Amino acid sequence: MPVRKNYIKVPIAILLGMAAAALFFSGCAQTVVQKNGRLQVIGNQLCNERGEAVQLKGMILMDVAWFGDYANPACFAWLRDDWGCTVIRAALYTQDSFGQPRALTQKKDMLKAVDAAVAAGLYVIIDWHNLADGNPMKYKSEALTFFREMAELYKDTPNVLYEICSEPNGDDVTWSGVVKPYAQEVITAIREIDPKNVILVGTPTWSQRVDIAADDPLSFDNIMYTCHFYAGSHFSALRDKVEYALGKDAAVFISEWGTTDHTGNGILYPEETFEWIDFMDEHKISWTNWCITSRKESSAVIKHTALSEGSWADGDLTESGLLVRSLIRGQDSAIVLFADGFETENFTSGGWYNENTGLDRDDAFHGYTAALLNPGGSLAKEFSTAGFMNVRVQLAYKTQNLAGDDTVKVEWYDGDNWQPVKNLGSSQSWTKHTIPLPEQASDNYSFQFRISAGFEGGDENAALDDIALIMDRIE
Ligand code: IDC
Repeated sequence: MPVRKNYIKVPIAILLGMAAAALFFSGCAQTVVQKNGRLQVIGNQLCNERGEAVQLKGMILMDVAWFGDYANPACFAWLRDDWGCTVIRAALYTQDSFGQPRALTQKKDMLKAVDAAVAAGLYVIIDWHNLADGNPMKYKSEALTFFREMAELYKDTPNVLYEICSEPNGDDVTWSGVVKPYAQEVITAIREIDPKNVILVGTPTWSQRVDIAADDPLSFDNIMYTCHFYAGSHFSALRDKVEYALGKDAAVFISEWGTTDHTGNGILYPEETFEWIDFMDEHKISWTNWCITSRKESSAVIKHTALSEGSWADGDLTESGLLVRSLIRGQDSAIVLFADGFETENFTSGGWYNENTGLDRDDAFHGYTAALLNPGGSLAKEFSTAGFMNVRVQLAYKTQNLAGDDTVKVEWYDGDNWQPVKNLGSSQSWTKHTIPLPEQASDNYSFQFRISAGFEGGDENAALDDIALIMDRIE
């Protein structure tokens, strides 16, 4: 018997090994770059090497120098696998806050970011991020040096796209007089070395005048013009300019957009964001969102708790992070339409009506702050769910000293009264709940819900954190 056992063992081991190898290789899906190869522009559309339209979606790394910790293969693989990103835009600010040139001394940080994105199999945009230096001619000689070197390094790397000026701005920074001549020189320098990789060109007024560029286009292949928008500042008039440019066969890449207004801070504009998302999907326009940073500003997608290697929990993401991740994952999946972790340390940015409620800075579920319901306190919010259904509230909560039939109540407003949805009991440690709201919450311009203390007096309280409204789009 032992002999026979051995005979059987060997082939089984081989078979198991083969099965494991087969599983391993089938599990290794091709990366987006392996699937699509070198990109090209056909007419007004970004296409893969076979000439099929592609729409890239991804994130911007705020500043390769300042937030270079996030430029590592593990983090980018997380953005690829958990978020569904296919592209990273790596921003290299061209000027420091003292008005001094900055990019060339931080070139190594750009190389690190590009190499990390290539290792993760993503497309990557090398963004010459001018901003306060509105006129790209100011650092033209640096740009020529920089892009010649990038082209030498990456001419055979299909992952790479070059963006030669992020946001030209200033009254005298016109397309024909300034930006186009700058682009002609820098593109010529790149094309002498790298004849193919796609080049993105900024347009006047912080990259909002793709229409003007389309009227006077550059005569190179594989060029796209950039449009930047912030959902709280730029609306249909800017979409009209994009449509105008597309109508003239100019290709447009939305290489920067934000869920906030143009300051990158303040409240989120989810409804306006969705109008843009629909528009970009309809025209298969590729985009990258502002931005990967843990700075305390609303357009940031992660909190300071987020590890630089990725593996982020929902609580490591900001409101904008949750929303943008669900957008990249695909709008048919659950959409986070609103979320508040109280990191702004106020109730205003979440648009709450609050009574007898404070902020708890000692014991947050995630991040720095939680909200605290004191006896009789409540947090209420009105929001629009037009176009959405299956609305649910997600929250983390923890109570102190709740006794007997004390509760924390989740309620909705029927126009006259607050109606119960669910009573949450006492909880000594943080627990997370997902609570479906009633049918009336669906497709409703002004739905109201409230979380209120079902306890009076004494030393009871309830902390709330990471409140999010999640819903599905009505097809
Ligand atoms: C902002 C950052 C902010 C930083 C500032 C200046 O959010 O933390 O202090 O740049 O460096 C842009 C720019 C982008 C801006 C962003 C928000 O491309 O660099 O980031 N914005 O103001 N264009 C429109 C908005």
